[in-house]
Amino acid sequence: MTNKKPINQKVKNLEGIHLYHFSRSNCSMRVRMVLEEKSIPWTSHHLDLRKAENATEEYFSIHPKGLVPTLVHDGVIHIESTDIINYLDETFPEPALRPNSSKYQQDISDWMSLAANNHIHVKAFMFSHQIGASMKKTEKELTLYRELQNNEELLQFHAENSSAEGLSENRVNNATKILKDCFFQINETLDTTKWIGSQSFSLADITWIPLYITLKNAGFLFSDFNNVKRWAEQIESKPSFQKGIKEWLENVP
Ligand SMILES: N[C@@H](CCC(=O)N[C@@H](CS)C(=O)NCC(=O)O)C(=O)O
Repeated sequence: MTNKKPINQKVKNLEGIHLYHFSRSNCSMRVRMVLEEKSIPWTSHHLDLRKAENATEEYFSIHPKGLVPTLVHDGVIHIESTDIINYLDETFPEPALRPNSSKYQQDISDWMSLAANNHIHVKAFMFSHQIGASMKKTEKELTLYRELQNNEELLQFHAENSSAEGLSENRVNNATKILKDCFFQINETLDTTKWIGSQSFSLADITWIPLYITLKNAGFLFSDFNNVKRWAEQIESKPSFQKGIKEWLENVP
Protein backbone atom coordinates (compact mmCIF):
# COMPACT_ATOMS: atom_id res chain seq x y z
CA MET A 1 0.00 0.00 0.00
CA THR A 2 1.71 3.23 -1.11
CA ASN A 3 0.65 6.75 -2.01
CA LYS A 4 -1.79 6.80 0.86
CA LYS A 5 -3.46 10.09 1.77
CA PRO A 6 -2.43 10.67 5.38
CA ILE A 7 -5.08 10.75 8.07
CA ASN A 8 -2.45 12.46 10.18
CA GLN A 9 -2.56 16.15 9.30
CA LYS A 10 0.93 16.87 10.65
CA VAL A 11 2.41 14.39 8.19
CA LYS A 12 0.52 15.97 5.31
CA ASN A 13 2.52 19.16 5.79
CA LEU A 14 5.94 17.50 5.83
CA GLU A 15 8.24 18.59 3.02
CA GLY A 16 11.04 16.50 1.57
CA ILE A 17 11.86 12.98 2.70
CA HIS A 18 11.02 11.91 6.26
CA LEU A 19 11.61 8.42 7.61
CA TYR A 20 9.89 6.89 10.65
CA HIS A 21 12.25 4.09 11.60
CA PHE A 22 14.08 2.17 14.34
CA SER A 23 17.86 1.74 14.44
CA ARG A 24 17.71 -2.09 14.77
CA SER A 25 14.72 -2.78 12.52
CA ASN A 26 15.81 -4.76 9.46
CA CYS A 27 13.03 -3.26 7.33
CA SER A 28 14.21 0.24 8.30
CA MET A 29 17.82 -0.67 7.49
CA ARG A 30 17.04 -1.38 3.85
CA VAL A 31 15.38 2.00 3.37
CA ARG A 32 18.24 3.85 5.09
CA MET A 33 20.75 2.02 2.89
CA VAL A 34 18.93 3.06 -0.32
CA LEU A 35 18.75 6.67 0.91
CA GLU A 36 22.52 6.59 1.50
CA GLU A 37 23.27 4.85 -1.85
CA LYS A 38 21.44 7.64 -3.63
CA SER A 39 22.69 10.44 -1.33
CA ILE A 40 19.12 11.59 -0.70
CA PRO A 41 18.83 14.05 2.22
CA TRP A 42 16.27 12.85 4.78
CA THR A 43 14.87 13.71 8.19
CA SER A 44 14.87 11.05 10.88
CA HIS A 45 11.89 10.29 13.14
CA HIS A 46 13.32 7.56 15.35
CA LEU A 47 10.88 5.30 17.20
CA ASP A 48 12.25 2.87 19.80
CA LEU A 49 10.20 -0.30 19.37
CA ARG A 50 11.43 -1.63 22.74
CA LYS A 51 9.68 1.33 24.39
CA ALA A 52 6.58 0.67 22.22
CA GLU A 53 6.94 4.15 20.72
CA ASN A 54 5.21 2.76 17.61
CA ALA A 55 2.16 1.49 19.52
CA THR A 56 0.46 4.85 19.91
CA GLU A 57 -2.67 6.38 18.47
CA GLU A 58 -0.51 9.06 16.83
CA TYR A 59 1.69 6.55 14.97
CA PHE A 60 -1.25 4.33 13.97
CA SER A 61 -2.66 7.41 12.22
CA ILE A 62 0.49 7.37 10.08
CA HIS A 63 1.01 3.60 9.57
CA PRO A 64 -2.20 1.50 9.77
CA LYS A 65 -0.35 -1.48 11.32
CA GLY A 66 1.93 0.61 13.57
CA LEU A 67 5.05 -0.82 11.91
CA VAL A 68 8.29 0.81 10.84
CA PRO A 69 9.42 1.99 8.39
CA THR A 70 7.14 4.68 7.03
CA LEU A 71 8.52 7.06 4.43
CA VAL A 72 6.81 10.40 3.90
CA HIS A 73 7.71 12.25 0.72
CA ASP A 74 6.23 15.74 0.40
CA GLY A 75 3.27 14.79 2.58
CA VAL A 76 2.54 11.43 0.91
CA ILE A 77 2.87 8.25 2.96
CA HIS A 78 4.69 5.17 1.68
CA ILE A 79 4.73 1.93 3.65
CA GLU A 80 6.10 -1.63 3.15
CA SER A 81 9.89 -1.47 2.99
CA THR A 82 10.27 -3.28 -0.34
CA ASP A 83 7.65 -0.98 -1.94
CA ILE A 84 9.44 2.02 -0.43
CA ILE A 85 12.82 1.08 -1.89
CA ASN A 86 11.25 0.42 -5.30
CA TYR A 87 9.61 3.85 -5.07
CA LEU A 88 12.91 5.52 -4.15
CA ASP A 89 14.70 3.80 -7.01
CA GLU A 90 12.07 4.97 -9.52
CA THR A 91 11.88 8.51 -8.13
CA PHE A 92 15.62 9.03 -7.67
CA PRO A 93 17.10 6.97 -10.51
CA GLU A 94 20.82 7.61 -9.84
CA PRO A 95 22.64 5.35 -9.23
CA ALA A 96 20.28 2.68 -10.63
CA LEU A 97 19.68 -0.18 -8.23
CA ARG A 98 18.08 -2.52 -10.77
CA PRO A 99 19.93 -4.13 -13.67
CA ASN A 100 18.90 -3.16 -17.23
CA SER A 101 17.97 -6.59 -18.52
CA SER A 102 14.30 -7.58 -18.08
CA LYS A 103 15.29 -11.15 -17.18
CA TYR A 104 17.31 -9.92 -14.22
CA GLN A 105 14.58 -7.41 -13.28
CA GLN A 106 12.12 -10.25 -12.69
CA ASP A 107 14.70 -12.18 -10.67
CA ILE A 108 15.38 -9.13 -8.50
CA SER A 109 11.64 -8.71 -7.80
CA ASP A 110 11.34 -12.42 -6.93
CA TRP A 111 14.22 -12.24 -4.46
CA MET A 112 12.69 -9.15 -2.85
CA SER A 113 9.31 -10.88 -2.56
CA LEU A 114 10.94 -13.92 -0.95
CA ALA A 115 12.25 -11.65 1.83
CA ALA A 116 8.95 -9.77 2.22
CA ASN A 117 6.88 -12.98 2.33
CA ASN A 118 9.08 -14.53 5.02
CA HIS A 119 9.41 -11.50 7.27
CA ILE A 120 7.19 -13.04 9.96
CA HIS A 121 9.72 -15.91 10.25
CA VAL A 122 12.62 -13.48 10.63
CA LYS A 123 10.61 -11.81 13.36
CA ALA A 124 9.96 -15.17 15.09
CA PHE A 125 13.68 -16.06 15.04
CA MET A 126 14.73 -12.62 16.32
CA PHE A 127 12.12 -12.57 19.10
CA SER A 128 12.86 -16.12 20.27
CA HIS A 129 16.66 -15.78 20.19
CA GLN A 130 17.32 -12.15 21.05
CA ILE A 131 14.71 -9.46 21.53
CA GLY A 132 11.54 -11.26 22.70
CA ALA A 133 11.94 -10.35 26.37
CA SER A 134 12.54 -6.65 25.64
CA MET A 135 9.49 -6.61 23.33
CA LYS A 136 7.05 -8.23 25.78
CA LYS A 137 3.96 -6.09 26.32
CA THR A 138 2.40 -5.62 29.76
CA GLU A 139 -1.34 -6.34 30.18
CA LYS A 140 -1.98 -2.56 29.94
CA GLU A 141 0.09 -2.25 26.75
CA LEU A 142 -1.68 -5.29 25.24
CA THR A 143 -5.07 -3.72 25.93
CA LEU A 144 -4.05 -0.52 24.10
CA TYR A 145 -2.49 -2.59 21.29
CA ARG A 146 -5.76 -4.55 20.83
CA GLU A 147 -7.61 -1.24 20.46
CA LEU A 148 -5.17 0.08 17.83
CA GLN A 149 -4.22 -3.02 15.84
CA ASN A 150 -6.65 -4.58 13.30
CA ASN A 151 -4.19 -7.08 11.88
CA GLU A 152 -4.86 -10.57 13.28
CA GLU A 153 -1.42 -11.98 12.53
CA LEU A 154 0.31 -9.17 14.47
CA LEU A 155 -2.17 -9.33 17.35
CA GLN A 156 -1.59 -13.08 17.68
CA PHE A 157 2.19 -12.71 17.38
CA HIS A 158 2.50 -10.07 20.10
CA ALA A 159 0.03 -11.83 22.44
CA GLU A 160 2.03 -15.07 22.07
CA ASN A 161 5.37 -13.30 22.65
CA SER A 162 3.98 -11.51 25.68
CA SER A 163 2.67 -14.73 27.29
CA ALA A 164 4.70 -16.37 30.07
CA GLU A 165 5.84 -19.15 27.65
CA GLY A 166 6.79 -16.77 24.81
CA LEU A 167 6.65 -17.88 21.16
CA SER A 168 5.84 -21.57 20.69
CA GLU A 169 8.63 -24.03 19.91
CA ASN A 170 6.71 -25.13 16.86
CA ARG A 171 6.60 -21.58 15.43
CA VAL A 172 10.31 -21.03 16.08
CA ASN A 173 11.42 -24.38 14.60
CA ASN A 174 9.30 -23.80 11.53
CA ALA A 175 10.72 -20.27 11.11
CA THR A 176 14.31 -21.54 11.44
CA LYS A 177 13.70 -24.25 8.82
CA ILE A 178 12.17 -21.77 6.35
CA LEU A 179 15.00 -19.25 6.83
CA LYS A 180 17.63 -21.96 6.33
CA ASP A 181 15.92 -22.86 3.08
CA CYS A 182 15.95 -19.20 1.95
CA PHE A 183 19.68 -18.86 2.64
CA PHE A 184 20.32 -22.21 0.96
CA GLN A 185 18.70 -20.77 -2.20
CA ILE A 186 20.71 -17.55 -1.93
CA ASN A 187 23.93 -19.50 -1.41
CA GLU A 188 23.19 -21.50 -4.55
CA THR A 189 22.44 -18.48 -6.72
CA LEU A 190 25.68 -16.86 -5.53
CA ASP A 191 27.55 -19.79 -7.12
CA THR A 192 26.97 -18.15 -10.50
CA THR A 193 26.45 -14.44 -9.81
CA LYS A 194 28.44 -11.92 -7.79
CA TRP A 195 25.28 -10.41 -6.30
CA ILE A 196 21.86 -11.90 -5.50
CA GLY A 197 20.16 -12.73 -8.79
CA SER A 198 22.35 -10.54 -10.99
CA GLN A 199 25.89 -9.46 -11.87
CA SER A 200 25.31 -5.97 -10.48
CA PHE A 201 24.58 -4.74 -6.96
CA SER A 202 20.83 -4.19 -6.65
CA LEU A 203 17.73 -3.77 -4.48
CA ALA A 204 17.78 -7.55 -3.92
CA ASP A 205 21.10 -7.28 -2.08
CA ILE A 206 19.85 -4.29 -0.09
CA THR A 207 16.70 -6.22 0.80
CA TRP A 208 18.60 -9.25 2.11
CA ILE A 209 21.67 -7.74 3.85
CA PRO A 210 19.69 -6.47 6.88
CA LEU A 211 18.27 -9.97 7.34
CA TYR A 212 21.76 -11.47 7.26
CA ILE A 213 23.07 -8.91 9.77
CA THR A 214 20.21 -9.12 12.25
CA LEU A 215 19.90 -12.92 12.08
CA LYS A 216 23.66 -13.36 12.48
CA ASN A 217 23.64 -11.06 15.54
CA ALA A 218 20.81 -13.17 16.96
CA GLY A 219 22.81 -16.41 16.58
CA PHE A 220 21.53 -17.80 13.24
CA LEU A 221 24.26 -20.08 11.88
CA PHE A 222 25.72 -19.21 8.49
CA SER A 223 28.61 -21.71 8.69
CA ASP A 224 27.21 -23.80 5.79
CA PHE A 225 26.72 -20.77 3.56
CA ASN A 226 30.16 -19.69 2.36
CA ASN A 227 28.89 -17.78 -0.66
CA VAL A 228 26.53 -15.82 1.56
CA LYS A 229 29.39 -14.87 3.91
CA ARG A 230 31.53 -13.71 0.95
CA TRP A 231 28.58 -11.73 -0.47
CA ALA A 232 27.99 -10.04 2.90
CA GLU A 233 31.64 -8.97 3.16
CA GLN A 234 31.35 -7.21 -0.21
CA ILE A 235 28.40 -5.22 1.09
CA GLU A 236 29.82 -4.47 4.52
CA SER A 237 32.62 -2.44 2.94
CA LYS A 238 30.18 -0.10 1.16
CA PRO A 239 29.78 3.44 2.58
CA SER A 240 25.98 3.08 2.30
CA PHE A 241 26.15 0.04 4.61
CA GLN A 242 28.39 1.90 7.07
CA LYS A 243 26.10 4.95 7.19
CA GLY A 244 22.70 3.32 6.73
CA ILE A 245 23.18 0.26 8.96
CA LYS A 246 26.40 0.05 10.98
CA GLU A 247 26.47 3.60 12.36
CA TRP A 248 22.83 3.40 13.44
CA LEU A 249 23.48 0.10 15.24
CA GLU A 250 26.52 1.53 17.01
CA ASN A 251 25.20 5.01 17.78
CA VAL A 252 21.57 4.23 18.68
CA PRO A 253 21.84 0.89 20.50
N1 LIG B 1 6.22 -5.83 5.70
C1 LIG B 1 6.62 -4.72 6.52
C2 LIG B 1 7.10 -5.27 7.85
C3 LIG B 1 7.44 -4.13 8.81
C4 LIG B 1 7.75 -4.67 10.21
O1 LIG B 1 7.26 -5.72 10.64
N2 LIG B 1 8.58 -3.90 10.91
C5 LIG B 1 8.98 -4.30 12.23
C6 LIG B 1 10.43 -3.92 12.46
S1 LIG B 1 11.51 -4.73 11.32
C7 LIG B 1 8.11 -3.57 13.25
O2 LIG B 1 7.73 -2.44 13.04
N3 LIG B 1 7.78 -4.23 14.36
C8 LIG B 1 6.99 -3.66 15.40
C9 LIG B 1 5.81 -4.49 15.78
O3 LIG B 1 5.68 -5.65 15.37
O4 LIG B 1 4.99 -3.94 16.53
C10 LIG B 1 7.71 -3.92 5.80
O5 LIG B 1 8.46 -4.51 5.02
O6 LIG B 1 7.79 -2.69 5.97
